[in-house]
Amino acid sequence: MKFFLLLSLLGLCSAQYDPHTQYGRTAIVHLFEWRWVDIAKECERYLAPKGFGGVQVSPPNENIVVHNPFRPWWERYQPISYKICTRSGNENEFRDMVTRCNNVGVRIYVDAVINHMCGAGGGSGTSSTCGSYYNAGNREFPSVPYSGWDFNDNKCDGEISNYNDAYQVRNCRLSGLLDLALEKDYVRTKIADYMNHLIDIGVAGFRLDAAKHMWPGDIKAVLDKLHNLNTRWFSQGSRPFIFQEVIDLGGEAIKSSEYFGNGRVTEFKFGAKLGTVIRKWNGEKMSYLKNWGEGWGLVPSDRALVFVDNHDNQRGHGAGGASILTFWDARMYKMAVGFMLAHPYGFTRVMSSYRWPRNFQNGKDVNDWVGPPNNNGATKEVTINPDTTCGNDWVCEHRWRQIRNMVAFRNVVNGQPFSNWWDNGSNQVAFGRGNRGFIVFNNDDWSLSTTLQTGLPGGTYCDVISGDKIDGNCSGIKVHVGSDGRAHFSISNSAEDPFIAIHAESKL
Ligand code: AAO
Repeated sequence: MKFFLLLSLLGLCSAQYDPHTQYGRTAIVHLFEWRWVDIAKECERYLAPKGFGGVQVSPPNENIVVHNPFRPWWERYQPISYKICTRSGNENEFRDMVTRCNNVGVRIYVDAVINHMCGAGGGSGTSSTCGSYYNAGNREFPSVPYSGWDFNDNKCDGEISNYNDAYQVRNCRLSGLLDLALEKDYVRTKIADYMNHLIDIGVAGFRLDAAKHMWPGDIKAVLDKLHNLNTRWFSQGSRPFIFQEVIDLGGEAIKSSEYFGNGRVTEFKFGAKLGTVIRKWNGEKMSYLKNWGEGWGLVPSDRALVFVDNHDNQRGHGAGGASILTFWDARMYKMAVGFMLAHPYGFTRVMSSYRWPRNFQNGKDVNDWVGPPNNNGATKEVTINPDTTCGNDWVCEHRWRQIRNMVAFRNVVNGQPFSNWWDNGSNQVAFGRGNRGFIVFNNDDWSLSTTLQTGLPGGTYCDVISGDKIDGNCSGIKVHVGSDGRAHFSISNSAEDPFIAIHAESKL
């Protein structure tokens, strides 16, 4: 009995850190700006069969409509109401998506914009995705309703100008956005009502946008009001998965550790540092990755949500700077994502983007605002080409063979220890995950040719980076592992993808 109580207590305590993915599914994908109808189809036709655990969706609540520039992606970070009504679809479509994805074991995580409403200069009228009236000047949002005294203007009615002042960061305006007074029970209740509406529909958790700009205690008060997850798909007593967007690259007043009590945090050092290593900037080498994770000053693994790039820093917003790797640097990007998915650290999120006409002027992309592929503002369908890639300018990194197959690798090696590290003191490295998987990288300017202990049972394996195992055959490189677990690897520095990965289920 005592043991059982302890177990259930532990279960309760750890719940907000648990993504509630189906057993053995270890990664989620951010389908940035996708429509709900397309996500529903993607869950059924691709994500479930390929072993993805869930999807982070763009903010589903009504937002301001910006005409100048024309329909930027960032208008979705300016709420007008909590109606489920955006360019991605209406509430019926949202419900249908959540049901269909859950039915095939793929979870939905909502990007919750709860720190603020639209910008102070947003004017007034009904230029919103559902036509709800608002008046930014008077701080009136009648569809919630919020009015003047629900905002922090009495504490600070200006911009955040100093990130070394925690008070400013949490009470002043982020980019001029009207800052909600989360210490008020009324505001907390309105936000919790919105989130509970989504929980009841069946979502599994939330990304808390701009969490750094809210007091951890205020977030906790909101979270304490949340329902348990819907028992149609989740076991009784399951708490929503929470990951908080806290940018902590060091050197500021606010530390991401202040938020550990509420849930996980986005670990921005991960992509910034890994990008620097793969680019070989500042004298960094892949061999230094031997103690990747906490050893590099990252937050504890069980508190981290990790990613190579996100919707902000892939276009120069947010933080991370020039080292961030994206689909625009495809060869290095695949290595970085491959490393992330092979390594046991953190809970992993894969980015899935759309292409936009980048235009650098004086080092800045003046098209960093461009919204998703659209016809006159209406988001375009994600079409699928005969070769399984996406059309209509959707990049669909999650469908790239190397990335999709590394998601499967992570599932196969789930729970196995980091093992058999090898490096050449430079940028050739290899490591395994117990006796279930092994990966080798050559990021040097010369070829790799060496025999390594893989930890795997003897046999012939299919490299899932250069090909696929199909009907027992391998369309890529074959790797022969001896009965002693050793295998010879050669990787040219000019290979299309200079890395090789094999795992228990790629054995021929
Ligand atoms: C838009 C317009 C604005 C306009 C505003 C209101 O662009 O000109 O004033 O509307 O009308 C997104 C866009 C914004 C957009 C906004 C609303 O990115 O451009 O504003 O929607 O439409 C901070 C926050 C972080 C935030 C990030 C963008 O801490 O929470 O800025 N990310 C989220 C979302 C994002 C969204 C919002 C929040 C708002 O993911 O998409 O904005 O809902 C430092 C700080 C960081 C700070 C950055 C950028 O980072 O540490 O906390 O992020 O600055 O201000 C090095 C340092 C690093 C530093 C970085 C940049 O890397 O190491 O610490 O440099 O200085």
